[in-house]
Amino acid sequence: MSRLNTETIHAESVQQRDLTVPKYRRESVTPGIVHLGIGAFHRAHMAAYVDDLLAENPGWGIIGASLRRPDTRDALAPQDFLYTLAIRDASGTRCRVIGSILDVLDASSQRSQLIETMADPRIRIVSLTVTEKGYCHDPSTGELDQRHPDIVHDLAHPEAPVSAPGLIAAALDLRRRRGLAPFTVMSCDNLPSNGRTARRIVTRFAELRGGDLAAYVANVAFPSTMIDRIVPATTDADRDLVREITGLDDAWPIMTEPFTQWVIEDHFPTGRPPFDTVGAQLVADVEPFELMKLRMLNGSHSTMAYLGYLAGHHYVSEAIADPAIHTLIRGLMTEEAMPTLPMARPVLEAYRDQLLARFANPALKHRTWQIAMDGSQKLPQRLLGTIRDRLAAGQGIERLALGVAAWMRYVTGIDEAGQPIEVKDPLAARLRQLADAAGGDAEKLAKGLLAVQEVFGSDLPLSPAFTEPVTRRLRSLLEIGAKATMGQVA
Ligand code: CS2
Repeated sequence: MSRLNTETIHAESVQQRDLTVPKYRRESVTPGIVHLGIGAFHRAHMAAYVDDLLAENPGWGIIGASLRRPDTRDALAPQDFLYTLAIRDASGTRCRVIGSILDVLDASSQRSQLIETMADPRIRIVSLTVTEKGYCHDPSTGELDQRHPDIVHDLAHPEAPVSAPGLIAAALDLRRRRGLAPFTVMSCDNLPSNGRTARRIVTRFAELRGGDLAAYVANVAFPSTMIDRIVPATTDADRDLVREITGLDDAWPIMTEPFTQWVIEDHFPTGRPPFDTVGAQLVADVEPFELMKLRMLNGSHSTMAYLGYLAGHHYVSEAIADPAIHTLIRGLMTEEAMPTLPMARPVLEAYRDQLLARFANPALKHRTWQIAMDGSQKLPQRLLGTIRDRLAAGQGIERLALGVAAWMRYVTGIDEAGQPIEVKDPLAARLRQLADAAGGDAEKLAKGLLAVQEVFGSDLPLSPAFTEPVTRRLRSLLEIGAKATMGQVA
């Protein structure tokens, strides 16, 4: 079997396969974007939009960078950085080869080359999908965490940064010293006002670095975006399926759904490609779209991840097929999230129904365990923001409180059969310590976890309207389990 690469995609045998390949001459594409965090989501989302526009706009190729591990580079380099995007639903799987990524740099071993690339005048956008924890911020305040080990390192070694803020600052400083205009920083992560959050983090980092950098950063644009596409982690079974369809070996194909959405704040003083010609929405204010997506899609996802995992569902499609979970999630969106959102009710109802159908996609093996990751970084914008708005309006939070209680139950690291749960979270050790100290007592466990200020801030732990339902639901989860507890929620 041949390996996917520039030659093999044009082989006669492959031409007869059901495979879409890039329509543009790749050798005429030049880099215009550096993307930090070249993970599966970016490769299913932004890289596909850019792939669609390169034929008419060849100056916007992507140079990707992995901040932590060389895996993506190692997988894609032998493929000339081509990969297969497998778009799946109940009707089948459609494969297309994406060619918009021209190179992938491994920041841990190619740091200087990455910074030099970001300082290349042809690069007009630096975009990010570094996940919530990649911003090195306090999730409850959105401020830079100056005690974060990567930030401490990068302030001591500004020429050899390991964090996203540090890399961006180093590249901007190089452009400043060379008298070059800055690039635009475009966050594509699931954070509220992600552009403003990125600006706050990079600005604070520049201030701490000192010199003239902060004044230069003041002229950098940080547009916000709302990004949406469901992208489960790739498995060997996925690789086998892609090989069967395309006749080519792809070391790291990406599996996704037909649905994709990208809403972008149109603020690119250094220029941008015509994203709107390939389906993205360019708007003045992204916030309503961000809130809707974070609170309805991601809030439902996290609630389903914890309750679904505890109830024995490995995949989202299995969890949403469970009548108790379907009722809970539909109710959470309808009764508790939608009333906090500015969009018209019919728009929200249609979005809710579309989400329920997307969650049910039988062709996507989206693990509840994968979504459960990094809950300490996700809960603030997915559940707690909605809770604060509901409490301020004097409204109930029963379903949202159950979602928070399910996270608390999950981070104990032991499931309902007494088996270990592999809890992946930057705060995992601290959370487990708090759980062990509570010894299975709901009040002690809730109290201990509510004291984690990075997650709950200083307000919610003092609000009985919040702590009472959370503690009550947690006690139920510990005593009668997730399935029985969900049965109690209308
Ligand atoms: C998911 C998101 O893993 C998770 O936390 O909730 O990656 C989700 O699939 C995307 O935001 C969908 O756009």
